[in-house]
Amino acid sequence: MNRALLRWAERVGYQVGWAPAAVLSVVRQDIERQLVSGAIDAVFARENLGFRFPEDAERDVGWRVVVVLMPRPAHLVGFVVSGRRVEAVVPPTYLRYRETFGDVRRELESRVWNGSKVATLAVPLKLLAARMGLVRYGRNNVAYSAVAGSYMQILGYLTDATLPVPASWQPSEPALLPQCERCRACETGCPTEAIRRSQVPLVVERCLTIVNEKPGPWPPWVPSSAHRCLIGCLRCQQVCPANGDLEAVPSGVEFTEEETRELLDADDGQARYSDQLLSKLESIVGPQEARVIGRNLGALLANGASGSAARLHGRRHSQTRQAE
Ligand code: B12
Ligand code: SF4
Ligand code: SF4
Repeated sequence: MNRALLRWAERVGYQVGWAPAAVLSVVRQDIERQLVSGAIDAVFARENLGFRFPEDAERDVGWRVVVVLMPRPAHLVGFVVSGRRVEAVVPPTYLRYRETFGDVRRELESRVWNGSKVATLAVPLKLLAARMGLVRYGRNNVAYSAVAGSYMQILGYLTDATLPVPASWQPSEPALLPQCERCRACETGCPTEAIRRSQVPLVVERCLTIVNEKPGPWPPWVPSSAHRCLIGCLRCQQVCPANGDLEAVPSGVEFTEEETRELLDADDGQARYSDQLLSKLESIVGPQEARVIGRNLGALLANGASGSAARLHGRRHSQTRQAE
């Protein structure tokens, strides 16, 4: 079964790894320790993390955890403003984020191991992949793999498929990229000072992503020049010397001038769009994020970023350089 998994991963260009389900209790305890010490804020955790650890399976020696690292490109979305087509960048992982977990689960269940059970894990996936020795952290708090740098979606599954693990298996210690020792590019490049050299965990409440994925007014600490993506932010990954160039591909989603106007007219992040517009937005992001696209597009246009900076990000590139 491990050969089938490795053959599949090679064919589709993903990286995979597996470990005893006991790795989940290591990850759970890491998180619990950081919650107790205050390193992870309890309110932030309650509102944003929602992890569910399958504690029964953690103790079952037969179950395995499988992590899949899927390289993902950025996507370009077209709008029409005053008769001119502009493109905006959607960072890797947003397009079909949730659906991708299901796609891979079904593929593993039906094509790779016909008959084994596979369940999607809702656990801290960077930490899980780090504990399985598959990734290193960057100082920007994003995980890097040897094949895709940081431009990837991390997927985690629990399975009863027979995957051999050596009796000597031990969890890895989370480690920083060696490049981070002498580099400050992400710290100085972050537009909202969410990265601090003195600590690895991000100052999450200062990350643009946490604000631009949710409705509401822009906080005063977000400079207008920070807006360069339709949602999320790429800055700390794009300035990182451990990353290759980011590939940007057309999403196939184009908004007419009328639709663009509807988006911009309801730009407070609480928008009630028409069903047709909403379903188009939901082909880019999830239903929650769809509500903020008009507000974000407005900020992008005000920053002059949709035609110039966004197109600059959107040049077609290939991912070549490796993380280490
Ligand atoms: C909540 C969340 C967010 C929140 C909060 C981030 C956070 N730090 O928690 C916000 C909205 C800000 C966010 C932003 C982004 N996210 Co996000 N997010 C998540 C989610 C749901 C949970 C993350 C998590 O585990 N948080 C808990 C924290 C505390 O864990 P941690 O970040 O791993 O931190 C650990 C280390 O700091 C370690 N540690 C502590 N001290 C030390 C010391 C050393 C030396 C070392 C090495 C480690 C270490 O301990 C911490 C945990 O115990 C995951 C999906 C999932 N289920 O895992 C996606 C996920 C992490 N996000 C992802 C992405 C792509 C992003 C964005 C790039 C999106 C974008 N383009 O805008 C940004 C990146 C921002 C950044 N610079 O980190 C990807 C990451 C892919 C990758 N290559 O790493 C994930 C895994 C989704 C996926 N399935 O692929 N995200
Ligand atoms: S930009 Fe530099 S410090 Fe930041 S993650 Fe990349 S190598 Fe590390
Ligand atoms: S995603 Fe953007 S705002 Fe968040 S840490 Fe990286 S550069 Fe800073």
